[in-house]
Amino acid sequence: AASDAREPLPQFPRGFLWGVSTSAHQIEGAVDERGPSVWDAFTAVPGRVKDGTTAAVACDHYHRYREDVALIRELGADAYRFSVSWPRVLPSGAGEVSSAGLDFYDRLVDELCAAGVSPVPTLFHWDTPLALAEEGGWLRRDTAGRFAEYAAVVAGRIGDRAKKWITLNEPAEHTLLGHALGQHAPGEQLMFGALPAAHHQLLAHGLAVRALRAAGVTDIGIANSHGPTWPASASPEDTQAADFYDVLLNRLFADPLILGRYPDLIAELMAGEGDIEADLSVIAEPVDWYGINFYQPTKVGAPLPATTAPTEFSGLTLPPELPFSVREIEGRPVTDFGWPVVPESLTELLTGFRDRYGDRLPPLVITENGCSYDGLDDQRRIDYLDGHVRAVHRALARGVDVRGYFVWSLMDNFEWAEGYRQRFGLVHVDRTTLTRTPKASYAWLREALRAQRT
Ligand code: GBH
Repeated sequence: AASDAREPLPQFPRGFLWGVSTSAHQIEGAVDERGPSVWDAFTAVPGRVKDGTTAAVACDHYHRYREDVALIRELGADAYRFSVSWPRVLPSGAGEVSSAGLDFYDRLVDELCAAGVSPVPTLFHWDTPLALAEEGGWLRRDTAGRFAEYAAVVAGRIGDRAKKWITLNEPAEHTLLGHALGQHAPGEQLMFGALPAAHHQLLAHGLAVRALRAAGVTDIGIANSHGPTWPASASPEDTQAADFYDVLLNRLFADPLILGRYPDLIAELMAGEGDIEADLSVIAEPVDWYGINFYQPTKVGAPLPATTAPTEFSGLTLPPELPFSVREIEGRPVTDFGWPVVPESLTELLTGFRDRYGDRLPPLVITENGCSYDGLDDQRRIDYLDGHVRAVHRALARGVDVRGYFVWSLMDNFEWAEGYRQRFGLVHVDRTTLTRTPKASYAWLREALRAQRT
């Protein structure tokens, strides 16, 4: 096979953490055994999910977690990043705790520990309890406090065995897709009116860091999506538009966490939110490490004058009134999702973080990286992962402190508004039988991890 001909991966430092990632809503199923979330409501509306599916069964991981942990063990991963479903633990988001829900995560963590795999829980991966959403959800400040209470409940149960924790997954995507554009739950189309959802998620993160520390957790991070923004040209119009995009997708979330302030543009847009300065001191509560989810760079230019209708772009529908336009990156292979494959842009991102944040930058972990390709003999996924792992190594060689790398995803799962059509797994999941079948990329990664250990 082509993979035999590949150069072995460079050696990573001892202790570098290799892992795989998933999220609760995308794999668990068993929706009737928990409280409802915004995603249950969202996917019940016809037309929201492209293939008309829901996550009611998903991978049925809730009932098959033993088999999935065995796959992680066989792979030789050090760590497993999963998310805890808030409505499984607190069916109404606050108040009464579901012991069956907590029991599930307790069993999962035990199973992982017995397999020698470190559990890395993420407390929020977009599945807000419906009851909280009906009271305003992330647009409401109270939700941040509820989240910290929930964090304490989960830490009280699995904090003795789970050492490494993640508060939120990608508040940027949840703000943009869920609250600004409406392509994800809760389906709000508020455009810049979505900014309070960003602020309240960041506040929730800071409050949860404090709650977790109070519960004895000492190794805490966040998983933010980032990617380099490439201006479409050197013209002032294009560079200005690219800067704007970069502020919204990268700096809006990294600056307050790392520097304790919002980018100027955002500070202006947020005037009216109340005592932002006081909130920023909570948001900037130091984390032990900073997680980056990386998929691709984005080329951005000035709005296209002729654009009067929404533009379709790699699964995104962008309204015409935005102050920028996303352009195609040419001359690169694309994944089944249409995202360009540009491994060296991950080195660029990591060195760019170090250059921008300097001494303030916590150690980094790649908390997600992966791609959508169909088929069991997924040589293109191997190429993608191989290229990106090398890109991380190059950043290490340039002095960036990266401590771990997690593949998205362990297995094919419910890919949000795309349904089951986009497959990111190292393991194939048959949609009828739910049978798990490791792909070529799984075998490749297993051998690559073995080689790291010899
Ligand atoms: C992650 O988000 C999620 O955390 C995870 O749940 C999900 O399954 C996984 O990725 C795969 O989608 O239009 O070409 O500019 C996705 C992060 C960052 C991916 C922005 C899409 C824009 C593509 N997203 N990116 S493009």
